[in-house]
Amino acid sequence: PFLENVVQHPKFLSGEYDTSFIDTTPELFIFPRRKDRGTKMLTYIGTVTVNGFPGIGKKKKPVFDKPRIPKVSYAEPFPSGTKQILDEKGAEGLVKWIKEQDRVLLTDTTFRDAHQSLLATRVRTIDLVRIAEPTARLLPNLFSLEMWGGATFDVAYRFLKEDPWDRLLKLRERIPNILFQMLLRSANAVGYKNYPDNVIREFVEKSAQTGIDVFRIFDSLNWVKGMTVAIDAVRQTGKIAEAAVCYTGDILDPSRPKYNLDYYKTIAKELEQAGAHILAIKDMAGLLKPEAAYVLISALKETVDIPIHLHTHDTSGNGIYMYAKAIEAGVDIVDVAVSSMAGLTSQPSANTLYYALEGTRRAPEINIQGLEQLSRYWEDVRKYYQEFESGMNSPHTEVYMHEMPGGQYSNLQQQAKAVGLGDRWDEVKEMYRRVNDLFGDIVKVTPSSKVVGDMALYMVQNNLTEQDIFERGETLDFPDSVVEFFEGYLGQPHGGFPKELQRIILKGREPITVRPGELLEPVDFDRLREELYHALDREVTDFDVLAYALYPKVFLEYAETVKKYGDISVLDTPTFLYGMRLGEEIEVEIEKGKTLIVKLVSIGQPQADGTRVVYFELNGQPREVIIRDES
Ligand code: 3PY
Ligand code: ZN
Repeated sequence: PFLENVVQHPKFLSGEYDTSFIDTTPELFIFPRRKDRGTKMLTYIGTVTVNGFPGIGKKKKPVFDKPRIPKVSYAEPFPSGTKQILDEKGAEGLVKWIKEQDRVLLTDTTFRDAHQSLLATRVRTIDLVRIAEPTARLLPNLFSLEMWGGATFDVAYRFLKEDPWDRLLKLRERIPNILFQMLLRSANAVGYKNYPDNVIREFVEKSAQTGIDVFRIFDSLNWVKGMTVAIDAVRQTGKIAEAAVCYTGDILDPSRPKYNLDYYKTIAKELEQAGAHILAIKDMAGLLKPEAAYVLISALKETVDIPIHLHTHDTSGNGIYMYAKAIEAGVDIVDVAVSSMAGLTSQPSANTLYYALEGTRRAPEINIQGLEQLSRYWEDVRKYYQEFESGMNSPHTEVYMHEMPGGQYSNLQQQAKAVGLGDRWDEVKEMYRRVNDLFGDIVKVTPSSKVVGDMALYMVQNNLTEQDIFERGETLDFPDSVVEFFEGYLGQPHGGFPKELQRIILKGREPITVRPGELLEPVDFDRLREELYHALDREVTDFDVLAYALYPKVFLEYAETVKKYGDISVLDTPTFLYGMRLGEEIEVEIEKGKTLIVKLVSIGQPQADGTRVVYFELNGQPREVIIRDES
């Protein structure tokens, strides 16, 4: 503010000043009162109370039960787990340990894919942190906890207005014994487009330093060439490179030869040769059927020497049956979620799998009572996010038709609602399938799935058919993501692009055929740091710089929100999403040991200028904030 006063002062502007200007101009030291933390927070609460939350709108705040947190003894030392094996024996030692296990190992996805798939990725750090230590104490036998990456990263900045790095730090502090796993989209990092190689390397290095142990690396077109930089970067950190082949089609359907058993065996071998410590089968839509799983895992066990980790989504309801077959065929690790966050578009239930395998040779070592207790917590917390549920409440075998990834389902549905297609959702799903066929039957997983989704929305919104695309394509303005895909900026699909369609979409421009990273200029992190420092007018961290490199606009908007409202990640979720009820009183722990008590007293009538005064009590003192009523 001092600098602002100087540069705005008439004397300064006129140039008529000398070195005594500052000493003789006392008004330079009068600063507009900076809003304090309390006022900023009340401004946020007032805004949500008056105007609602994006994606929820203005809704009366429901009364939620207090989440049931399991009782664990916090005084005991943490039981040791796989994290200690990696730290003591290194990546190769951990791989050896996995191979020695007879029982199937489990990865719990509750903290990432489960809520990405059921609740549009909206679960906030505060709700994860509250259950972190009980999870560490109740489930020390997990292979890993998938808790980061995928869509959680940009959703944190974009919608939750919190820092994903802070989530990683806080969870690591509370869970010192279980391997942390993240989903990394190879050259797309945790974004939706290819980034320069140095961004990928920097991102991996920082993630490893901050607490990630296992990187599940996939390419959205199964293009191994697009995965090599990420695999190499992870290996350099000494952490676990788990390279994934995405599963699409149906290996047992002879009418779908494009993705047959040989296709998967070839990629698996290539990934092993590229340096993967573990091979993942990423069945992102839940298309892998039980018998096919038996055939696939049996064949891959013969093909590669590294452990195999299977991921699926339970959309069709066949998840447990499929896992049973895969486990029979010798799969080493499978992905599950705590039961109240499992099933449907999420992963199969850990609790259910436990009982399915009880007493068998490969039964997992897991504390079923612990799972039940954690499930109660998630049952309560899930209700906070009910507005983000997809509305799917029974198995959808139609997934075998549209092939939409579980992690995309609720997100695309939100996107459809946002562009006014909420009531044409069935058409969007149908179109999704048709677009896949139009594109030559591609692997659909972020970001290639987003390309298909964007095109499907575009076609439904504009009432376009495949024929229209071929006949009037030259005059159509295709979504950016579709153009970039056909330009080759997401890599090369198996079997190549459909040439005629590519020509129409690119309107004469030449596509690239090399790895996009070979063409992209490295990012100058020092320059970005400078730029960001000037834009934000505060110290910037390496994390800020990376986030800005990944999504400049989203990051700046996030930073702007934090400037305006302060750190709102400390608010409880009901208040964050719904604001407050009249007369309600809440407690907000703004830092350890420092708690604010907030009461909403009344909301004034709208003023002529479109604002309302919202009256609070903050720690017993009256406070008012002025809120623009957007209704
Ligand atoms: C993601 O990339 O976010 C996914 O979950 C893909 O399945
Ligand atoms: Zn998934």
